[in-house]
Amino acid sequence: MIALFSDQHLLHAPAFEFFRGERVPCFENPARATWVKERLLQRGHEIRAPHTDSRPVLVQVHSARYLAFLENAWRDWLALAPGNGALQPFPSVWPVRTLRSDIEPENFTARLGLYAMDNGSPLSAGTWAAAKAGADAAASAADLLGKGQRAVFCCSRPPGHHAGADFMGGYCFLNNAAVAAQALRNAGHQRVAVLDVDYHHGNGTQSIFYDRADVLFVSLHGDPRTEYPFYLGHADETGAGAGLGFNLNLPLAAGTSVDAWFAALEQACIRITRYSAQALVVSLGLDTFADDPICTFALRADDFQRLGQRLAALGLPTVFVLEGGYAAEALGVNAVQVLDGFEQGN
Ligand code: SP5
Ligand code: ZN
Repeated sequence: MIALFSDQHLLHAPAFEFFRGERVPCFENPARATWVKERLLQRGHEIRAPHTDSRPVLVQVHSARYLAFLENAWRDWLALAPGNGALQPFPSVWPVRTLRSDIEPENFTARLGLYAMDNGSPLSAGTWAAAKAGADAAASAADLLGKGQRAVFCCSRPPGHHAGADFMGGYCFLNNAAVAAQALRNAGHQRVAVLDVDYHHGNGTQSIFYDRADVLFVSLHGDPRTEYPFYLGHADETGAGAGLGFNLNLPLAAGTSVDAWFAALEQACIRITRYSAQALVVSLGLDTFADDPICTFALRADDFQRLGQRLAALGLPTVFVLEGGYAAEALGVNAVQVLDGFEQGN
């Protein structure tokens, strides 16, 4: 399978995140993309650089003001105080209920809070470059499907599925899966399905397409009652307006068994088939792995191969986008297990 990778992905490299009030090394780090790339090469997959500028699609799925903020955030942070280059900006104030989010403040930290759903998405000097390369990969993958590829894998980071039209969060800045889905729509696929198998609910992707019938969003994930992102991902979120009936959440209790996970996957696949999707985007999080350091599901290497086989059986042109997964070398093994299973299933 063609896998898209850019060295730019390594430029997003914050030094730490917060965990229980302490500074800990980032779970979402540059080595993740390298582990996956190395495994792709070992297994004989072809690595290419992204070749499509995603900007025309980015403005369809993100707000202009958020894109402008993100692109200039590091420059603005540096301009605030000498020495900021060695420090990480974090939000400390947010426009929760009754506060206004329509007026962008001038204060940098206030703007960061406006555009961030959590304090768990640290910025670094290369964040925009890395995230933009991921969006470019998503747009490139859609282009390659148009040129006849059955499936393409975006080996990119940072991930994207928590990023909404107007905000970052959960290590995510630009919503690569949404870019892929919108690019496939632009290329003429009438109905595009996004299947999100990351451990965490893809709140950003859901919200971007919530009122649209032309993009079906289906997600299986840890129940938001106990799992991040907490404030979205419940079963009663079924879409709005024209999009009513085109959003399916399958929340699963923390600690859910492999059998129950595959039962939910089957429900998801049945919905995608009934939708008569013409193309598929898979938000491929590998944090459902039994040994993932921050998640509670129990999938093993063989299960990831089975996942790939089941996805192949949908019979659709498919863009895979790397999302979460934090188990070092095993991330590469598990990601490529899905792709190899997909190719065997063809
Ligand atoms: C893309 C993606 O997978 N983003 C996940 C963001 C999760 N951020 C919150 C992390 C909270 C970690 N809680 C760890 C509990 C370990 N017992
Ligand atoms: Zn995740």
